[in-house]
Amino acid sequence: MKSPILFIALFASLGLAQPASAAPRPNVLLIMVDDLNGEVGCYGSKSAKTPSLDAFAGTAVRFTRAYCQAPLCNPSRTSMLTGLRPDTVGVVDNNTHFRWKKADALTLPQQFRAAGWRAEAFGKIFHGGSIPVEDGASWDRGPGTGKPLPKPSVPKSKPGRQRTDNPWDAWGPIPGGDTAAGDGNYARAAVAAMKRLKDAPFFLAVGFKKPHAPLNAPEKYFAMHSPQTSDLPTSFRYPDEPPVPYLPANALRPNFDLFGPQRTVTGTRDEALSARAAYAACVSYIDAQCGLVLDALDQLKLRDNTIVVFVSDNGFHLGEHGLWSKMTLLEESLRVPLMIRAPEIAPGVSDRVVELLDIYPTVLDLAGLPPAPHAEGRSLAPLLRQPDRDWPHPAFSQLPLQERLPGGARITEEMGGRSVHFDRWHYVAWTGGVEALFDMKSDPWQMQNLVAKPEHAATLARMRTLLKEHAAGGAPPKPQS
Ligand SMILES: [Ca+2]
Repeated sequence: MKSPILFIALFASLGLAQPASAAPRPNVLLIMVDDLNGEVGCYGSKSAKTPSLDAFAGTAVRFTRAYCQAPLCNPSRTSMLTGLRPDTVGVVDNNTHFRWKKADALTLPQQFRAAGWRAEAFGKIFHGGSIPVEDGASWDRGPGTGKPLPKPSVPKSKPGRQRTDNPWDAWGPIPGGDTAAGDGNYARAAVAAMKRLKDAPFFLAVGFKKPHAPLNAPEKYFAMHSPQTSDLPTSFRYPDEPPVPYLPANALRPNFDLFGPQRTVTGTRDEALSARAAYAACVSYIDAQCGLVLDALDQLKLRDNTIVVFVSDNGFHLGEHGLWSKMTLLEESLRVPLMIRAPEIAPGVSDRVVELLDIYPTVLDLAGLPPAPHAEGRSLAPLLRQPDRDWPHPAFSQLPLQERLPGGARITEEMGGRSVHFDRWHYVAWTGGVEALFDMKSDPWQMQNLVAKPEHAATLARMRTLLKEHAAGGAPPKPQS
């Protein structure tokens, strides 16, 4: 048997977190949701019915301005879980496995495994699309464990019941109870895992696939929501209305998932309201599954020794500016719910700008593990302890060219670009030179582009510099073809 010193030397040589000696080893519960925007009760939604998440928010620190690094599943999840920006890890689309680009990447669950935690995953944690980004190295038990690395292949659209020829452009109830869809099963598997692992430190990840399109959920959640006009956002436009005049054309890319893909198919007003209600139904479905998992923590008396991170990988448009789905550089697509509960951290709300990239160093920090030298985010632990403290850090996001999206949709170079949030400002630079500057305090719906306003010239210059220094040239890298 190798000596402990040899083990520590081995961990150090690999850049892995070393096991803490006598420190308490809290569990980690990571709850990942797919394409969830701010349509949650505790985030101010009037139409959401999310009692479990609202109750959880009262026990956690809720971040109101957390931004994903890319508004798309794989690049966002890869960045969050490797601690690297999409540019650094080289994953900017849904068709690239991060190990093809960076074989020695160290994921967050890998760090915990190396330090003696048991790491298990249920549902969608890394990207699970046409090229499943499963990672056996990350888990003791989970997707990809014991399987070879997937090889590149050409994704195919799936046939099925749908509103148009876009496979994701569909919604409606499905017969049966919670376990009629995968997420109900993932929640129950996670609860069973918690019972099995309650005596050992665990890193448990449960990933729910809703409210990602198609917007299907068990019928009882559809019965909770009906189409309505009373909750329409200020910037809402029906699918049959002309493009909004206040945003650059680059921002108004064709719709994906819903009412798309190329604006040749537009929906009716009733369909738009129906799709919004379907999204709310999927969110209520997820809320109930989160409630199951969080209640199990309490029943097993694990709450006081478990770090809980609740997060979505990207946001989602529900008709704001006439846009649907993700893959824009606008607020609804980039901003995500993020709530963190940790032992000895008081509940609160933080309005500071943070990145999903920060989750990696934060969780290591909260668990008492040494910082990972490669991680590009910063620990949010000081902000968790004092949610209103100064936090003068920008959040960067990028949307590169996407050639191979389902349903024949694509993001052209002109629709892509980069953005930075800093303080009250959001600046977007689309590839090709079109820009927008928004004051998120006075104009949360992003209906006033301030780029041409002389009184904001100094702010614009500052934001341009921030983004230019960050991006070193401004053009996002092209994905692998
Ligand atoms: Ca997603």
